[in-house]
Amino acid sequence: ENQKLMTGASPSVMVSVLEGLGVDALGVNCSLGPDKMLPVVKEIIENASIPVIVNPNAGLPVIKDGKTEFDIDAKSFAKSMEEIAKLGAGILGGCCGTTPEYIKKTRELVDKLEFLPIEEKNRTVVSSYNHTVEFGEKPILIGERINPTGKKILKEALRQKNYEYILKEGIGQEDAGADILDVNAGLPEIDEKEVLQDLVKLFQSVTSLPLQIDTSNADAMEASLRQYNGKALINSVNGKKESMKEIFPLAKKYGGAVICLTLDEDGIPETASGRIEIANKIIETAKEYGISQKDLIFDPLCMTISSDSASAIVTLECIKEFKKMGIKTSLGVSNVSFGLPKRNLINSTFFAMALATGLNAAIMNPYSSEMMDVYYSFCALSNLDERCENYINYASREDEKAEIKPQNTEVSDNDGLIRAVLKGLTDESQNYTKKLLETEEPLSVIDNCIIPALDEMGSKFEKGRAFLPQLLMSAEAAKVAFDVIKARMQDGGKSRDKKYKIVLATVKGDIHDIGKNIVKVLLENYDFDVIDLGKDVDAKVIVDTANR
Ligand code: THG
Repeated sequence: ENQKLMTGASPSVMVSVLEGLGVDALGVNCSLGPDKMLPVVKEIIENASIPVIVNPNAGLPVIKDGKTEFDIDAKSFAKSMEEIAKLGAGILGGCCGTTPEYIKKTRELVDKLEFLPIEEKNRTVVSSYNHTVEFGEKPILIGERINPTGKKILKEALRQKNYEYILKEGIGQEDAGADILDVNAGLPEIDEKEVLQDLVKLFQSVTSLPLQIDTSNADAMEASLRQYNGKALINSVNGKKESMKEIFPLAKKYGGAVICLTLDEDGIPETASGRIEIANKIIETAKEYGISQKDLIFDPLCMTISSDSASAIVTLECIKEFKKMGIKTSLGVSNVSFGLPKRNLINSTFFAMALATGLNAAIMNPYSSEMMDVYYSFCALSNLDERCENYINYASREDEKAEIKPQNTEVSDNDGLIRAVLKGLTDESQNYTKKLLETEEPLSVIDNCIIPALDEMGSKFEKGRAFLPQLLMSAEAAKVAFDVIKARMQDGGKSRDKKYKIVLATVKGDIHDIGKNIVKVLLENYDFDVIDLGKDVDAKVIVDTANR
């Protein structure tokens, strides 16, 4: 009814993910009656370039005289299905509660209708498991900070597999306003394939931003794409035969949009026309692999102006030409200033020039206030920010200087633990709890940090701002904190009385236990003593246990 999956994925997310994987048709089944499915079907059809399937229930089940019935009869079912067919769904059927009668009545109405042609939507999108980002409207910010270049602490974190440090760097960029996170683990002395796939896997549990997988190692790329639940941004392919031969089959198999660098066996052409020629070659070759232009995003590259003072201008020329050709663009903006003083100044001015030229996405540092100043003011000036709402919000946040703060800076231990539980960071949660227990009573850690954090997550979940994966990650991080506290209380010789005992089971006939397991974790976190009888349990066993 909220038009989302349990994970928080919307219909448009699912279309991008499933189309990316190469399905021939997709749709929606079961769940609701056809009337309530209409908005979902609409959203699917607006996004899909393939045939759409719709199999609703005969409404919702109601219990009547001890029997399950469905609340929509064959006639009104058929009426709604006719509307669904008119929207453009081409494959129709029925799920729970429907009978041959429902299908017959539906056919009486829809057999007369013409099939609507399936339109190629040509949208350039990437997605995480529950969130899409579209290229072409507002400029897209791709956070560059998960990249060891020039970063001592990050290099050390990659060597030590100190993943929590790296995850925090990602969360910080999300809070600062990034739309996509670039993930680069390119250090010669580490096993890049292993580390990159670990990172891709872990990032998906703490952020719902889509990822840009940044590696020149095709094995590492494939392993990471396998881990990725969504349509990734693949960074990158280039005009070399070898590169296209390695990367395009991966894009075809796993889905994804591909960043294409305009360089080939002869290097980066000095002129815009040379780079455009390479772009055309890449587009043609991609077609041979069945990859359409909408899934290609071109990076005309910019070297530092400290070694070639014309390089920024040539890059801007390319962006202009690409825009004319209907080609989407992305650029690593910070490269432009290597070797110069006051890099932020050069970067942000170049960013403004590139945006004004039509750049669709930038790999940049979202912690840089100069860069964010440019982004928000550019959007306001370009009629991409209605009533300047985002600009005004940004300006007042900047005034307070509160919200936009890198993650890896000092926070109080209290706030640290609350944040760790909210973000689902288990190591952090454990460390902060240990530290807090040096000075505070176990109960006050529970009451001041863990419970408020769980309450906030619960309320976000209820409001539809957080979804099942986040809820479970949070519960996991809270559990780790409780384990530390429990161990500590046993050391101290005092054990807390459990508040209540709870008997939990799914009833005979119900073998699904996702819901029960969530309830169990949450209750345990609130320190209830849970007796879990498992699934498919006889009513008598449940009652007997409760009585005992
Ligand atoms: N195009 C595409 N991908 C890319 C690039 C590109 N990936 C990598 C790179 N270029 C973009 N990412 C960065 C990341 C960091 C920096 C520049 C580009 C950088 N780092 C500071 C340094 O080295 O001094 C580190 C300082 C800091 O932030 O702590 O400049 O062009 N497709």
